[in-house]
Amino acid sequence: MIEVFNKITEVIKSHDKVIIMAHRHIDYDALGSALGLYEIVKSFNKDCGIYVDSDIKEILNAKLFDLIADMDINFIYRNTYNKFCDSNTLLIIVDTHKEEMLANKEIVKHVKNTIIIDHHIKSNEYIKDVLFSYIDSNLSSINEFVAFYLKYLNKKIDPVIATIMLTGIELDTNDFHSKTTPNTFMAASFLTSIGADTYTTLELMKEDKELTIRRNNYLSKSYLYKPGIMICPLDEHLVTTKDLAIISDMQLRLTDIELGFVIGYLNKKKVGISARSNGKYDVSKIMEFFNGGGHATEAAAQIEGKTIVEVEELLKDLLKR
Ligand SMILES: [Mn+2]
Repeated sequence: MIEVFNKITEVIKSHDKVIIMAHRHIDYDALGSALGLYEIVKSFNKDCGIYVDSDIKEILNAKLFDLIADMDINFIYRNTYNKFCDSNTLLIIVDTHKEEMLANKEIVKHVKNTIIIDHHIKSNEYIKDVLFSYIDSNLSSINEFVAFYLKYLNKKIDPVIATIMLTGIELDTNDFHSKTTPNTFMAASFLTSIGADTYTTLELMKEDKELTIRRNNYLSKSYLYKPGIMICPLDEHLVTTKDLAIISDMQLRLTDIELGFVIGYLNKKKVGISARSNGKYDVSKIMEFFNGGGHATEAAAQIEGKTIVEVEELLKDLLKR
């Protein structure tokens, strides 16, 4: 990774201004890595802004907002980013490489150069015309990458940022259960050594009681299809992809479950399916049949024009094979 770090450093240093942007619906991995990179860019005495698609007060939960409220972070928005773009602005995209996922795809056209740092499986809808991209699906998270970059540069950051970065690693690995390698623990160890606080990460990840109860009710619709394999078909209520992901994570925490699938309506015409594996089976292969994809242990797909029951039957056919 050292070559990549040197390359990024060189590119940052050759620009005057840097905009950091992640995907829409910013999460802890995207925000933590953006903040970590922000500290790096600032330490090179460059102007830096983190682009967010709506008011930071609305997108962050209250606890997180309180934590960063006193910090001097330059967030830039749809109506202000133009002032920040000139002929020597660099855009760093983190935690996605798909154009449709970007918080704002227009920015790419207004900057001189763009680099991409991502850990999702490479897709065909990647952003074109970039200076270079580093896409490594062996990384648990972009925070893992940025933690090593900080360590390599020997930079200390605000413990609050280290905490947000650690939260991102915990969420992206489902508390160090999936996509976790020795490097993931080394990154977490480094972040803890510079002040990341594990009690605060727990605080940040807390969720509303009603939401948790609703997800538990959904989980209760799960049945054992075959030993070790659990399928959870939901009802006609609309759910989010995050709901599906969390419920399938919950399935894997149940005794003897090695494969978990959750199927629910994302909108009236679209069914989402989320799949989890304990590592013995590659669920991305199964999701590819539904034109989805992901990692071996975590994958998903979205199917248009089919009902939950139809998707459930197709899934069972695939599992038989
Ligand atoms: Mn991520």
